[in-house]
Amino acid sequence: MTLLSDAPNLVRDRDGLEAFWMPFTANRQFKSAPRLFVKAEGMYYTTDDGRRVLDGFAGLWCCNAGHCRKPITEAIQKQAAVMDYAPAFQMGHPLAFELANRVVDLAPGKLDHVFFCNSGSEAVDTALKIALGYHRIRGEGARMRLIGRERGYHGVGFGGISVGGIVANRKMFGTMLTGVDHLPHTLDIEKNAFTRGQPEWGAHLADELERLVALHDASTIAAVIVEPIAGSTGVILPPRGYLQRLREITRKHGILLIFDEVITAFGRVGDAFAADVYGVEPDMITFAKGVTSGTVPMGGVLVSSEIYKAFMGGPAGIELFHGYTYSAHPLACAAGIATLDLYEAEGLFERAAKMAPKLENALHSLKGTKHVIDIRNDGLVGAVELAPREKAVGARGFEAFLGCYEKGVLVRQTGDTIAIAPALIVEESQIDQIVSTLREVVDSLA
Ligand code: PXG
Repeated sequence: MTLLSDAPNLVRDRDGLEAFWMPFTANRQFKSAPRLFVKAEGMYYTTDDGRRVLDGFAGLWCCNAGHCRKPITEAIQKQAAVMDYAPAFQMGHPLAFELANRVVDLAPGKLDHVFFCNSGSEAVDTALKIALGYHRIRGEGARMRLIGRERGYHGVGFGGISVGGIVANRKMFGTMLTGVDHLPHTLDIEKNAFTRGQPEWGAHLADELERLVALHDASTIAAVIVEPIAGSTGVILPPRGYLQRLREITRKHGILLIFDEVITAFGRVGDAFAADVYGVEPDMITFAKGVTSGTVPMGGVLVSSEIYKAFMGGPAGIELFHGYTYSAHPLACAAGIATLDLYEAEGLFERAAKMAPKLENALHSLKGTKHVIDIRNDGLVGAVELAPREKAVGARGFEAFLGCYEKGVLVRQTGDTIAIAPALIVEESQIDQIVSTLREVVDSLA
């Protein structure tokens, strides 16, 4: 396998790297020392210089079935040759309906309709718009406020960054959506450091929603959106009882509850949705990533029958003035159906639940390692938080990420937190390799 020859020559030349403005990347740093993948298979990437890298992060939280799985790649190839594209506005194709039914079959309780889009960001903005439209159609159009949470990540659309709680993603972009407020985040290292699974402390933080209701009045609030586990900001788990409390308060005040499950859906926490794992049914769930195991971009919103019915009871004609050219794209639908088949055939959600304690034990064995101030985990998600270096927040985390990569393991860094989220096919020996590499690297850091 001569992978060097597979890599386009232009990337060997510094100028050839200029044109692509890389997303969420330190472009200058990257382009001075590029890291390029040219091939992927199972749990491994191969770099342009022929090194195998164990993927400890399922790409970017998305390749839950592992890389280049034949049943999925073949379904995509076949579909590309049969029908490349079909419009989804006033036209349809069978795979879109089939995939919607399949997703609904997996979904909790009354979530029985799916709106398709192409990414998590689009899913979030779609869900927020559906929430506003729903209240308006029911004659409660004053419900325009949207409530997010500090340290939440809901993608990069204007809706998503407005309800999101990451200052770097917000500060450059003006006033964004108005009328948005935020709940406090649930990370408290002093109270909950080194908790295995959901922390005991913190359910009361959901009561902050009552404060926001008292401040704004429920009649002005459309929806609350939270990630069951906040992934991007370093794996922040819901304290025991917290999501239940949010559900009670939102229900009491007629506020919709949206779970952003872009990361947590499709097996990551050991079941199809985190809503199942944590036993709380929201009114909408946003998903993306794992629905196609990262192979073709796709996202979607699961909505409750009540929401769908409200729109169907409106004036005749188009019920929702929203959609994307590539909503329910045939390649994405083919990939999605093949992916869900594979999850089922290989029992991968159950496998994630079975491997979760192994990841938990391996990660918590890092307690006591130099710099490690917290370890958090649930399902096949984990994070190791390092003490920040004085006057250089994030530097130690970035060095840990780079060090692991150089030693053949891909992890994800956010600030000084290292996140782990392997594909659901991960073997115990691979978990051990990820953790022992991390230990060695972190231990060597200044
Ligand atoms: N919601 C959540 C909860 C997400 O995690 C999005 C929305 C946006 O999805 P798109 O498909 O528009 O990127 C996400 C995306 C990281 C990382 O390192 C996380 C995401 C994307 C890239 C990196 O944690 N999450």
